Amino acid sequence: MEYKILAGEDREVYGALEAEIKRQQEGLELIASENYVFPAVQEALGSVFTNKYSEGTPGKRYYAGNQNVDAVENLAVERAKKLFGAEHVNVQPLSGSPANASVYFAFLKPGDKVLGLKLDHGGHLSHGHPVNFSGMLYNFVQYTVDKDTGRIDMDQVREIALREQPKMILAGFSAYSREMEWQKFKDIADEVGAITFADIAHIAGLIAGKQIANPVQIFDVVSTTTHKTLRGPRGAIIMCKEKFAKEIDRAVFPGMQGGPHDNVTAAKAVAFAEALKPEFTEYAKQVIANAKAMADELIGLGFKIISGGTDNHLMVVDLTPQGIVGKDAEAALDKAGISTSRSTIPFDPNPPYNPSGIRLGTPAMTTRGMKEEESRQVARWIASAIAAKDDEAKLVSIREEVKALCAKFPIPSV
Ligand code: DSN
Repeated sequence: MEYKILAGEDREVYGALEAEIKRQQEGLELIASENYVFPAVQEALGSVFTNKYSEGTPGKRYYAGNQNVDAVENLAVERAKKLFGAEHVNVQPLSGSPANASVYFAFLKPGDKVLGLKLDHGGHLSHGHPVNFSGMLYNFVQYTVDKDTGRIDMDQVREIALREQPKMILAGFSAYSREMEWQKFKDIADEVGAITFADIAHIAGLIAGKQIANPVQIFDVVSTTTHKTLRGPRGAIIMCKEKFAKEIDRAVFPGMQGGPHDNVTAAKAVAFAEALKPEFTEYAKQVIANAKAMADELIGLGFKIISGGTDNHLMVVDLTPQGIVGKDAEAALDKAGISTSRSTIPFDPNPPYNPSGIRLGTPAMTTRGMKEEESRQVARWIASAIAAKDDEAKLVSIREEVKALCAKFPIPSV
C-alpha cells in the first residue's frame, strides 16, 4: 500500500508506521493470535465504508444511504454461512470480547451460572475471569486441564456441570493446543439443559480450512474473531441456530453496540471469500504441519510443551526446565527478532504478568510461505536465544539470521 498523503501530512504517525512496517518485515511473528491480512482485506479496511453509519440490519437501517453497506453486509453474512455451515450469522461485533458480551447478554441474566475454561489453563479473560466484565456480571465456575495430560478433563467438566447445573457451557480457549471434544461438551450440556457456546477465535481459520472439527452444527451459538488464523480484519462474528437469531441480533444492536464498522464488514466479506478458496485449505494444513514440526524440534531440544505437543496452530511452552520465566524469554526472543507472548501454564505458581511459559504460534510465518524446515530452524533459534538471554552479541547475531530468512519470505500486505 502507498501512504503518500499520510507521509506528507503527518510525519509523526508516518514515522511510527514506517518503523512498524520494517519491524513486521524483518522479524518473525510467533504470537499465536497474530497474522497478516489478505492485501484485499487491507484495502477494504482503508475504504470509504469507514465514513458511514448503519445501525440496524440490511434493509432495516436507522440512517439513509445504506444500499451499498447492505450489499457488503449481505455478502459477509452469506459467505460466513457458507464457510462455517451456519444457520444465522451476525457480522457486526466489533471484536471478540464485545461478541462474547453480546452472547451472554442474549442468553443470561446477571448472576446466572456459566462453565468456562480457567484463564491459566488456556481460557480467555472474557470466559469468566474475575477482573473481566464476564466474571463480575455472571457466576462463572471454571474447569481446568488435567495435571498429568495437560488436556481438558471431560469427566471433570461433566462432574462440575452435574453439580452446578449451569445455564450455559462455554468451550473455547486462547492457549490450548489440543482438539476440542465438541460433541462431549454438547452431550454434557444436554444432560443439564445448558446452552452450548463455543468461542473459536483462535482456530476459526483452521476450521474454515477444514483441518479442525467444526462446532457450528453442534453448538447453539459460536463466536469468533476474524483476524487470527482467519486472516481477516480485527473484528468478530456470532453464528447461531436460526431459533436464536432474534436474541443474538438484538443483543448486538441495540443491546451492546451502536453503529457497526462498515469498512470492517466489507473486509470481513473479502476475508470469507478468500477463506472459501482451495488455497486456504492448503494454508490451514501448513499452519498445523508447521506447529507440529516446531513442537517436535523444541521437544528434541529439551523443551516441555504443555500436553506434549499440538493439534492446532499453537503451543504453550513451560520454561521451568530452562530456569527462565516467560517475561525474560519474551524479552530475549524480541531482541533476536522473534516476537512471542509470555503465557501462564496450567497450575502456574507464578502470577499472570510474570508467568512460567511462552505461547508460540505458526499462522503468521505460514502466511509468509514458511514450511516445516523453517519451523524447525525457528525452534533452534528460540533455543539458542533463550540459552543466550544475557548475551547481547549472540542475540544480535540471531537477529541477523532471522532478518535474512524473513527477506526470503516477504509479508503479503504492507
Ligand atoms: N489477545 C488474544 C490472544 O492473544 O489470544 C485473545 O483475545
